[in-house]
Amino acid sequence: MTAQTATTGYRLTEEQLMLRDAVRLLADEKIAPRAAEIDRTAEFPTDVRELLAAHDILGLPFPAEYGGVGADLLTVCLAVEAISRVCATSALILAVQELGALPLLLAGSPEQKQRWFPDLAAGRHLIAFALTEAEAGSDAAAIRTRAVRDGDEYVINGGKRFISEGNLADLITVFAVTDPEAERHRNLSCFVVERGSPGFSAPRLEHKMGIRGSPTAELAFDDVRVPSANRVGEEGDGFSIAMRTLDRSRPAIAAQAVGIAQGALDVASRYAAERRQFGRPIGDFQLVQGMLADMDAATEGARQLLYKACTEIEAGSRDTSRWSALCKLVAGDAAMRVTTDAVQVLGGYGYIDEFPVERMMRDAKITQLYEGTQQIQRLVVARALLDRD
Ligand code: COS
Repeated sequence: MTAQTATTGYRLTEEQLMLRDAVRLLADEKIAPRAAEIDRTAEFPTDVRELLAAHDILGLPFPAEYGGVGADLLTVCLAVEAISRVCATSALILAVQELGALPLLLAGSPEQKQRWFPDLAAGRHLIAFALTEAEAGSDAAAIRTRAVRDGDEYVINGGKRFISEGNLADLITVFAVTDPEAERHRNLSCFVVERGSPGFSAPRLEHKMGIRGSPTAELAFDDVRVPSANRVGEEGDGFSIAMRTLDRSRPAIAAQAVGIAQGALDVASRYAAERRQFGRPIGDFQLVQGMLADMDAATEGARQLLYKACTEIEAGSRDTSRWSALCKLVAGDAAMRVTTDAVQVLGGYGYIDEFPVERMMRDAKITQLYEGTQQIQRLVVARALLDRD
């Protein structure tokens, strides 16, 4: 049996189905009515954050021993998908909480987990992930932010860009160069920076096409002092921690994409059944039927790949990077295509904000860009294929 042959089957457990349905209901009742306004005002939905915290949804990725739910990756993705069906911005609150915490989940010490996880699991604190810089996007190893050791502290100088929730997170996992003399992938370390640290600021927010209620911040570090107890893992482990984090976080973006696609398909199907032209519902026309069927095929295909990928990753597959990249690649492209077609099915009504599909189309685009562009996902998949022994 070669590594590329999938061996782990999956079937959603009773618990997972119950959680998915509960989150879906909550999203339909409480988040869907807010989605258009969140997009229009581009304000972070504090009420949704509180709702997710109150229902233990923000606690899903954290181990039970630190007050979390201890959910597996597939369960986290089911929740992200269910929320994204109605509001991609709101789903990102969970996805970013997981992303920011992953360096600690993967490489944090028991003391660090004990110190930070209970507040994160309860949703009292938010955590963000700061890898990207103006000149270090796809080339994550090109980071220039520096952390210089000074006694029992590190002094951080530099800047980060495109950091989701970087302006409001209580904690941020920050990647910085600790040894400029070391080889390219051995020179980075990861630190937890606490909000309010002197010298830390978020001077600017981006104006974005989509996920408009999720703030995207530029961060500045000006002699920010961090105790060495806040270093995650060993010096030089930073690049590996970042890559392993992305391996586990990309499926949540795939889940966001699947949710967005499903939301758009639901709206388009309902519309096609009701909207009448030429004396009958437009769903009677085969050209429209073909579009709906293709949208369903793309969405369901992406979903099945995502669930499978989660199962493989959770089982410790040595092909984790490939599964992770595959599911984001397929789901991101599906979301873009399905939402674009949903706008087409609705015609002129799809292009105005009376219906949610134009928002979904704008939101879908980011899933092809962040946590690694689709081009980077292809590169990761191709490397996995070429590296096989
Ligand atoms: N897990 C563990 N280690 C990994 C790894 C992974 N997923 N991917 C790479 N590494 C290790 C490699 O094994 C290699 O180790 P050795 O030096 O011991 O051989 C080292 O890291 C360097 O790997 P590689 O040569 O593949 O690194 P590159 O600089 O070529 O970068 C890509 C690889 C392009 C995949 C990486 O830079 C990347 O993922 N870029 C996109 C970043 C991204 O997603 N940004 C979004 C910001 S977060 S929202």
